[in-house]
Formats: sequence, C-alpha cells, structure tokens
Amino acid sequence: MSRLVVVSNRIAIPDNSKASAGGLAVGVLDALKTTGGLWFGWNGEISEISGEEDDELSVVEHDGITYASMPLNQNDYDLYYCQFSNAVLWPAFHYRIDLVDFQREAWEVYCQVNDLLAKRLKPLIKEDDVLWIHDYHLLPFAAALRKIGVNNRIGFFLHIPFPTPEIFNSLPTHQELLKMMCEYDLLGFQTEADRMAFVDNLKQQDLLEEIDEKTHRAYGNTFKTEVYPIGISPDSIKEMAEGPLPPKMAAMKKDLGDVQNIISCERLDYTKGLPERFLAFEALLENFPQHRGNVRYSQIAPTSRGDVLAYQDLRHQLEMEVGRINGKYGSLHSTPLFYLNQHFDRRLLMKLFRLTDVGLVTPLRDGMNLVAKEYVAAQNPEDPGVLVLSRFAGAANEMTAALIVNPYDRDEVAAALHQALNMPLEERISRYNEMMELLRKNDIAQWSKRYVEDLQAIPVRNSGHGAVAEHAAS
Ligand code: GDG
Repeated sequence: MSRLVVVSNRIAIPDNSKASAGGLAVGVLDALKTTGGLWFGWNGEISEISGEEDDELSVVEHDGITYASMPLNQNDYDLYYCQFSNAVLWPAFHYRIDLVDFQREAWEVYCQVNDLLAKRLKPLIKEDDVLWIHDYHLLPFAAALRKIGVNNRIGFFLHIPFPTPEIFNSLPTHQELLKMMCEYDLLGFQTEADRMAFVDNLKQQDLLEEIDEKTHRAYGNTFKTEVYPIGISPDSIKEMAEGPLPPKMAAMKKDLGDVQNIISCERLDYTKGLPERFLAFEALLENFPQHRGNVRYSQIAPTSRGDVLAYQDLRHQLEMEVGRINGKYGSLHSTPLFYLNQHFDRRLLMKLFRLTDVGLVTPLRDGMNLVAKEYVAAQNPEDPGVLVLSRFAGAANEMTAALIVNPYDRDEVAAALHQALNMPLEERISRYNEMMELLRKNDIAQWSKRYVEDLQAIPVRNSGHGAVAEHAAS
C-alpha cells in the first residue's frame, strides 16, 4: 500500500495534552495510522519569515506519523487565509455572495501561498505516495504541484458545499479555480448535490467530456468525482458522554429540576444561522406560552475567525438579540436563553449534549455538520434527546429521522421544538436507533478508508505530464 500524505490548511500537531481531536483530525489520523504517513500544513503561527528557507519547516514524528508544518507571514495570513479563503471562498461557497469581498491582490497571494506550500512539500514526497488534500484553502494545490513536476495521485476533499453555477460564476476567478481543480485525480464532496454542482459548473463552461457518470475529462485531464459524507466516531463520543458528571455539571442538573433543555454548539459563524435560531426560540415562547419558564436554551458559540469583519458584526448582533429576548421572556427566577461565547472542553460538551432534551442544529448552509451527528451519538439510548436539524445541512441527507426544518422559517422551527419537547419516549428511541445505525455504518474510519481506497485505485498519470507542466512553468 502506498504511503499517504495529507495536506490541510491547519494541522493538529500532537502536544501530548489530553485534548481530544475534533472530526477532521480524527479522520485524518485514522487514515494516517493505517498506512503510516505524513501530514503537512500551516502550524497556525504567524512569523516574519518568507517561507522560502528550509529551516522554516518543522518536522516531528509521533506514533508512526510524520508532522511537517510551517508558519505563515503576516501578509500571507491576511490575504491568503483571512481575505481570499475566508472573505471570498467561504461566503461564496455558502451562498452568501453579499458578503464576498473580492480583491485581486488577495487572489494572487492565495495562489502564491499554494505555490509556496507545494514547493515546500515537494522534497518530502516519495514516488509512490498518494496525496490527499483538504478543503477550500487549497483548491489550487494540485495545480501548484503539477507545475513543479509532481505526477503522484492527488485527491481533494471539500468539507464545505460547492455552489451552483449561478453563485460560482459571480467569483471573478471562477474559471481559473475550475481549471485548477481539474488537476486533481479524485474530487470528493459531502453530498451528491455538491458533486453535481461542481459537474454542472464544468458543463456550463462547455468543458466537460463525460467518460462515465463519475469519470470526467476537462482541460486535458481525466479525473473522478465521488460523494463521501464525513462521519464521526460514535463509540468514542458515547464513551466521553457517559460516566459521572463533574461536580459543577451535576449541581447544574439538580438546579434545573424539571426545566427542559435545548442545546446548540458551533463556531460563531454566519453560516450557522444563529440570529435566525434565536428568533425561532423566541417564536417558541411566543406561540407556545406553556413553555415559558419551563424551557432553557443554551447556545455555545466560541469565537472563530475573529479577524474577519463579518464575524465581528455577527457577534454584536447576537449579544443584542440575547439581551432583548431575555428582557422580554426572563423573570426574576428564570433566564430562558444562555449565550456562551466560549470554547468548551470536548468531553464536557459531549456530557452536556447527553443531559439535554433537544439538540437544535439549524445552519443556513453547511457541508455536513458534525455537531448534529455528535449530539445523537452522545445520547442515552434509554432516554435520548431529539435532534432538530436544518434541511440545508449535508447531514440532513443521512439523518432523516431527525425533525428536519427550514431554518429561515421561525414558526416551523418553533413548532418542531414544541414537538421535540413533547415527544414520547418510544418515538425518541426509535428515531435515535435509526440514526445511530447510520452513524455506525458510515463512521469516520469508513469515510477515510473509502476515500483512500478509491484514490489508491486510480492509475498514476503518465509520467510525461509533470515534465510538460514543469517546462510550461519555467
Ligand atoms: C467544516 C464544515 C463539516 C464546536 N464548538 C466547540 C467544539 N466544536 C466542534 C464540534 C465539531 C466541530 O467543532 C465543528 O464541526 P462542524 O461540522 O459542525 O462545523 P465546521 O467547523 O464548520 O466544519 C462542516 C466539517 O468541516 C467536517 O467536514 O461538517 O460542514 O463547515 O466537532 O463538536 N469543540 C469543543 N468546544 C467547543 O466549544 N471542544
């Protein structure tokens, strides 16, 4: 079996702390442990470097895996990461073209950083390696490697949605991006809708030759597209969720008495539909007055991408809404809405999920949404909570036993919350069992195994390609 090389924008370097790894890191580590391999990417630090010097690459071995990472300089961080990745691609791919702030200089730096990372990775690649590249920061990465003569099999997985042509065409560099993506040998998506959107973009440019349903030819390259819905590790989540509660949590449970609990947790991000969710909770209290004083909604939302303006605006908006709703529906002895702009320990979070009656996961658009899956896996099988899930999360394709809602329709979400809070035990167990079966069948280990096997099965490109590309680039 070939060695696996994983490349992602950020890499999770082991620091011997007890912190548990999140979804992507678990999947990647699982795949790397099977084949032994290399994980390469940005170490999350910003320094004064140019990125060109050999000693700026740090290489450490841990548990049979090699971690190679480098810092970014301030300009690259600002333009490649904050600007082009997170203020152009992230909003556009989540259908928020109103938030796209396209600057040509940022596009150029985005491509340059991909070129730089490719150049730094190349000496570490062996002839037989297969490369698995992750996410929207690295759309041009295969093209950057091909330019410098790397012919290895290179696969890509997009963790976020892929937009339809109407949206994608609004990006001034959409054609360049499509062309670069066609340098991959295998393009993996979270859902069939995302895969089809990518194919439709190529069709619309009149570029696509279909070899079979999922094998295509464009820009002189042959490549495959496939759907790989990312999973979780249900058993490790169950293990974290069960067992004795830490004293503060046990006291909280006691204080709550008969009050029912709704929980949500995600990075503070405008794609997650937080203001809409607050309004839906307000509609629950408005439309179903019997819940007033008897239900509490806790929203955990740690800050993410705090350097990007749209995220700062969202934070202010949420702070205002919480005050308004609590002012309207709170009393001297009850606060209906708890908003915690803090990062929680993962074990604690899973225990909290298990304590609650409803998991409210209503993003406006989401590639998959691991929280939805984690919420279900954390439940007590004998007395499970109910998942209320947005139809615009990739997870809704699989988690059909959740209460599926339109996050833009606050009355519909309120009605689903009411239904969830009143759902009989038998129905809760039946829905839980149906979802758990699926979570076990397509867990994170299966996800990475399927992807890597498919990538390994692709024939290596003809050896002339790299030489030609290298010549063209010189
Ligand atoms: C992208 C795509 C896709 C959240 N808050 C805390 C915390 N989390 C953990 C959750 C979960 C992870 O972060 C978030 O994963 P999601 O899938 O929900 O969302 P994104 O971060 O947007 O991820 C998404 C995913 O990639 C994987 O392909 O599903 O669609 O957007 O694991 O539990 N963890 C801890 N404290 C927190 O406060 N410890």
